[in-house]
Amino acid sequence: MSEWYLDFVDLNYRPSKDDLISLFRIEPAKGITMKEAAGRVASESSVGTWTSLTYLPKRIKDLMGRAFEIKGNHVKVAYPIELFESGNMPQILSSVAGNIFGMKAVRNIRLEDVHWPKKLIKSFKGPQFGIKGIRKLLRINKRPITITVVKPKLGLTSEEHAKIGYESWIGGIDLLKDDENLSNQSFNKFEKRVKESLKMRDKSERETGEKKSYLINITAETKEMLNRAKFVSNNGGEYVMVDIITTGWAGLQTLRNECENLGLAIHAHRAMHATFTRSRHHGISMLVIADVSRLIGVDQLHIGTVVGKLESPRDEVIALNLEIEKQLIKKHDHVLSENWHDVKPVLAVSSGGLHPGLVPEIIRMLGNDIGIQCGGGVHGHPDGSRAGAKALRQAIDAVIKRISLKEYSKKHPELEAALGKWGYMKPR
Ligand code: CAP
Ligand code: MG
Repeated sequence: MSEWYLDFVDLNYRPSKDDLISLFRIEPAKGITMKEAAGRVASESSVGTWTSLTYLPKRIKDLMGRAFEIKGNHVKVAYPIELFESGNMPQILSSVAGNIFGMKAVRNIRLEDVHWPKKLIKSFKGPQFGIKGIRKLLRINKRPITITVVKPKLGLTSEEHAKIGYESWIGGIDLLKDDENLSNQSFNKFEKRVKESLKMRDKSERETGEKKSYLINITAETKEMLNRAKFVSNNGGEYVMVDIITTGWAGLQTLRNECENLGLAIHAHRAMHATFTRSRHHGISMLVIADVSRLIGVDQLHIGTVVGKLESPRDEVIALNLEIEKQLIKKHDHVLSENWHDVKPVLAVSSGGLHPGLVPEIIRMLGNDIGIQCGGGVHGHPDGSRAGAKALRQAIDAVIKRISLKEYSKKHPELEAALGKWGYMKPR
């Protein structure tokens, strides 16, 4: 029986420039060879099924996925582009990231990366603003962008939320952010929060002379999301924030189309991703999620911190930063080469357990094209949100001036208090 699958293995095949290529890490089930597992994966994710078929004319054989490289547990499969519907991300992922995860023939399987052919890349919108557009919107030329998420994450009234927003913006925050699970609850209704917060945004702009904006969480059923995006636009907002995993790829594509009409930037939160990205043995890597996010066209994406509170390995965070911000991606380790052509870069956002004491290490690792997001690291400051925001900006200023945080804090009490509470990490 197993010879049928070997039709989907061709180690002499050289992919064409139009092929989509997937890199899998596969642990075959007991009694299954690596080659057979590779063939079964290529079969199930292209035109095959569990048994040989009576009717399989040549034109369909030409559509077969081909496992063309097997190195240890890593298998590369090439897929003819005709298998995929241009511009349809749900269908593409149903093929290359669908049934295969449940196959009994594999004990574990992880989709590590995907190489996207130019024709498929061109069939998606990509980011509307990109890094240049975000910097222009915020009038920030070089330094990292500061973001804070209002904490406590739920329970505040719209007025309390807006007040914390004002304190944060006045203290120096560029972007205020809703938390991933804040939407339109009884204690903080969406429309009231938008109006109150944008009023405070305008006030803080007048008082600081700096451009400020607000990442408003519109995560909801798709039609409702579009209504909320329109409401944000009608009230003078420049961004929407959306939880891309719980919203789903179809919802994100629909939202992206609408944001083109409304001229709104998209901040992508990735809550739930760790369900399938965290294990190195089974699931889908965050690199693939980053590719999909850039193709569909978010403008900002969370990529982890390495040093914060949530699992985010250094090699992964560095690879993510490059994958979404560079045009040419070099093949290395378990990353496939990519040419993003003229698809705009996405601003990486580092968030999760960050505070001013970790800023030098974040900038050292990820550079200046980074959104540094602190929730507790601003609103947990001993002297409150405004001081927390000041301390974050002071930490960035210290890095730009190449002065150690310890030294800089001697003349900056807000930074000194932050370091007193959370300490600091000497950049490696
Ligand atoms: C951070 C955060 C973000 C996480 C998301 C939170 O708050 O608001 O949702 O950073 O994780 O709710 O934990 P803190 P990631 O700054 O207080 O930790 O960025 O890895 O997707
Ligand atoms: Mg959050």
